[in-house]
Amino acid sequence: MKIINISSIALAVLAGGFFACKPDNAGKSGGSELAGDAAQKVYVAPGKHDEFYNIVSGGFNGQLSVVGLPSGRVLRIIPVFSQFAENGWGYSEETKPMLNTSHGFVPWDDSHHVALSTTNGEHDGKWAFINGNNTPRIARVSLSTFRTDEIIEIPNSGGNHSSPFITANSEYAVAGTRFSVPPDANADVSINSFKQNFKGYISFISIDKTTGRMGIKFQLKTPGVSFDLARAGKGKSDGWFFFSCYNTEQANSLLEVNASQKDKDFILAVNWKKAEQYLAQGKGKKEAAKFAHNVYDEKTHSATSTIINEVMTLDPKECPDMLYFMPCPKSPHGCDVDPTGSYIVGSGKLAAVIPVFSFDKIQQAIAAKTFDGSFDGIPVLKYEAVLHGEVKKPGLGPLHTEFDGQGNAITSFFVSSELVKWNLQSLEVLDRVPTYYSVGHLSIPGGPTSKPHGKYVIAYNKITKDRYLPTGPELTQSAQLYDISGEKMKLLLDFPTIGEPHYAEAIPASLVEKNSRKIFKLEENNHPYVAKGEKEAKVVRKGNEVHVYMTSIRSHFTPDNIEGVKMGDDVYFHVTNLEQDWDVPHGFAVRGANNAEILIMPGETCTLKWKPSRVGVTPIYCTDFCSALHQEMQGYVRVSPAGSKIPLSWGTGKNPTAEAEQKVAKR
Ligand code: RUQ
Ligand code: CUA
Repeated sequence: MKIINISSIALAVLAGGFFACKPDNAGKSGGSELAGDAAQKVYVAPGKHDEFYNIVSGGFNGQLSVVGLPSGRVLRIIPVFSQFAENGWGYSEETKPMLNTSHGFVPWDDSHHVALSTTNGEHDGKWAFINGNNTPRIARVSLSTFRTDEIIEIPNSGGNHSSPFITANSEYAVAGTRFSVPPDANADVSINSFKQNFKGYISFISIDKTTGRMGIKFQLKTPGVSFDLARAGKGKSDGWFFFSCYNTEQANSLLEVNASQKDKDFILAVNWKKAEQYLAQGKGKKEAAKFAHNVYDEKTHSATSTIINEVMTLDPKECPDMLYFMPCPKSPHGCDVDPTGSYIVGSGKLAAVIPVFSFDKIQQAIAAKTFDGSFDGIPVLKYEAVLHGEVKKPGLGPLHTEFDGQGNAITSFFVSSELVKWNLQSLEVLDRVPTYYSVGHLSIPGGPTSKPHGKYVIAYNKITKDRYLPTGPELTQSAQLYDISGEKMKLLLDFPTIGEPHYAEAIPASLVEKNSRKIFKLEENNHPYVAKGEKEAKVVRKGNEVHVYMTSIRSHFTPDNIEGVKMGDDVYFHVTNLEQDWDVPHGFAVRGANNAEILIMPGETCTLKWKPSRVGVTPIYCTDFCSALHQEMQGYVRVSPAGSKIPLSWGTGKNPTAEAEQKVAKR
């Protein structure tokens, strides 16, 4: 292995950790760290509710999962950036536009980080935000319907990793690009012109206070580095944002070597209130860009996708005193701000210490111009001048830090596979517990807010190995729950997760459950193809489109017999679920549909498009066990050859063909 210019610790890390197949502590049971009363502490009796909602990213599955804590029970999967066969997300005509992008329909993405909305720095239980990494996007999920309400694409970006971190009053969610890229408007440049042409764009996505509606307010055109993670300031540092950056070497090939050259990379401090002032002064420039903005409407039960063609940008060269770099050891990953907003914790993946920066000192250094030169025109603050201190010998491979609200921080260590608790003031290590194995993110309920709820820390692990029954080469992903109410952290529970869990947040159930939606009101249904009762059910032909205005109620469809469909037709089944009762969805499936099935909530209308592939009679049925007579909830569609004279006819509980034939005879 040829690695140039990497410190011995980094070498140890690389040799012993990143490339190792089996972590050192694999095979140990973890029994010794298990709390004696663990079973009692995680037991949620049948019929009882969990104390916390854990909103967990699914990583490469592009979804969110909702887990109850402390039980670890999976309550729901919320599809966001990926089609989901369980409820037809991204398959139904209504939801397809949600997955539209400037690249066209993208049915699968990778998502990492959850951000729950806050008011005055505290959880308000309204929305969850999550990033799409590969095709850069941010989504907003309603914590009332547990559905994705909005997705906005981020132009001038590649690998939307540093996202979607949120300001204390949810004014903005940010999107920092992991890959610096040439601007979309002038993108055909040589890769070797990286240093001249590539920029690290940071987008500020505004969030409407009442509707949650997002918009790209502005983008900062910063030097070409890789933004990794971020956190907003809060309390005294509200108005600032902090972004960890790596590849300050500005390499465009073999980054594992070329981007690990420097002893220190940076954390970028952004004064976003100042950026707003520059914007108000007209310093912004509109630049050509292309991105999709997709919105789901709860009343029409349909999504629309709009393509937008320009974006507002701010060039730091014309906006002094807005950005500052702080040196941070060795490829920083996590960048976390404590509940008071006083301390910024950087976690260098290859560093031997955890640097903790002081917001007060940052302000003093800026005022006194205590700079250590500049990087691409942006002042670099002197490391020692802004440092509160370093946590010494914390562990190997620090990734992320959360806060317990008692003045302590807990940091995850991938390489040494542990959680380490340390004091924010004294920087003293207080406790460490192993994770099984190789923890990535961690979460304390309310950990990123001004008022952590504390009580637990959850480790989201990258490697499972021997912890569960084997299931072939692919093993379940896993999380671990620890009690942090005492001085020592105590392992309580292992639980499997869906997909690869990256970041997650946990929020007290009391902030969410009271707002949970039970039904959609039928009288508010504005879907263009709604049938609000069986009397409104009908079938309408428009050229070769056949629109079925269908209703479902326990336990039949209206109509359930349809004739007069012909080969070459596109048949749209618009199914309205007439139920107005909680937890009574109906499903709908038609033989040969090469799309999916749909699942329709009470009061909602959903559409399945079907192109018949052969002449004959095709069954339709309900796919959700809705009543004792669910198995009777079925019907038929007759498909005749193109050019056939069979008239369009339909009905439930009668013979549609006979009626139609009578009508034809009467004419
Ligand atoms: S990053 S470990 Cu997106 Cu740390 Cu997940
Ligand atoms: Cu409706 Cu089963």
